[in-house]
Amino acid sequence: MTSRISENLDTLPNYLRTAKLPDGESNLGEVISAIALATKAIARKVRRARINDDIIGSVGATNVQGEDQQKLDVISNDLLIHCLSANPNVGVIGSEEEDDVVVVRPTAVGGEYCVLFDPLDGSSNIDVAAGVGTIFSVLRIADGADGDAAALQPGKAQVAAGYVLYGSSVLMVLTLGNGVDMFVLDPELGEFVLVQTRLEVPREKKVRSINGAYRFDFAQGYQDYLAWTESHGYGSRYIGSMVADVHRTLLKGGVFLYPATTSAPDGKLRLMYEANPMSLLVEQAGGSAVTGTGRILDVQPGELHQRTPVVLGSAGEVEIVLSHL
Ligand code: P6P
Repeated sequence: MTSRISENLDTLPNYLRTAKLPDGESNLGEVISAIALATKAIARKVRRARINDDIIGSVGATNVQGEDQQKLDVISNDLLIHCLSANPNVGVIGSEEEDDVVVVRPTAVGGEYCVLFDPLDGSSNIDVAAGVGTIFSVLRIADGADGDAAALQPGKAQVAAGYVLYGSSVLMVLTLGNGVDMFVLDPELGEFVLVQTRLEVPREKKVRSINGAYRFDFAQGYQDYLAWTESHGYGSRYIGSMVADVHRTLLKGGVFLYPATTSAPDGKLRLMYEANPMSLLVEQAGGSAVTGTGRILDVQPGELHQRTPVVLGSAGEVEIVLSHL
């Protein structure tokens, strides 16, 4: 029967109920729903940032990274911990805003998943209404594994990953390990609805996304690469918010780089809840994600907040970067 309705009712809950989940991951959809609920609550806060003045600016404290904590960082972190802790399938939580992993419940009583997240990446951009986002990574916990063992798995072990971008619209980009799909939050429905399936990163695109201010702090190979791009017709796009920069790279192609610098010898971005989830999404969309010396998803983590250099995006563009290193 030809449908006479024009509304998009392909909601995330319907998608998760019918998604072809990896074997044994029947409860994974429940975990994604808990994340979605938290991000809808975060979106409401972000949208009202200037209206509710009590949520703009910093809390006057620094997080484990030594970074100035924004009020919305803490609010977003608390919303995610609340929604995930309430979900019986979540056993361990790791957050950029928490010094250590939080053990919510043992696997023996159902806590089969570990969820790692950056609750509000790029939050310093809130004051100027630039795109900010929540980045999340989901891992299965081996029976009886303790908190750190549950969290410190290489990125290739992720069973799901995604982000929510609070930009001109609120959208979720998600992979359950079988391609990348995109949803937009319909504020009237209060649901994420499916708008694009099987996203693919264009293999080539002459756009590099990097903070040029550190140019002479990068290793020589990166300096050589940047010089090469300037005589080969490359454009430059850099928002300074990883979720926004990676989202553009995922949809339009190009290469996003945050190499090590003299002041940040391991790079600035965190492996577990920034680089790994973004790398799984990019690889699932046919792109590449490397540290400069190897595949990001192969890195065996040593600690929750460790950092890594990041080069990710169009496979052809990542190859060109590597050819200069
Ligand atoms: P820089 C935001 O603070 C963030 O963690 C990422 O979202 C972003 O990609 C990066 O830092 C920007 O860092 O040094 O260019 O300001």
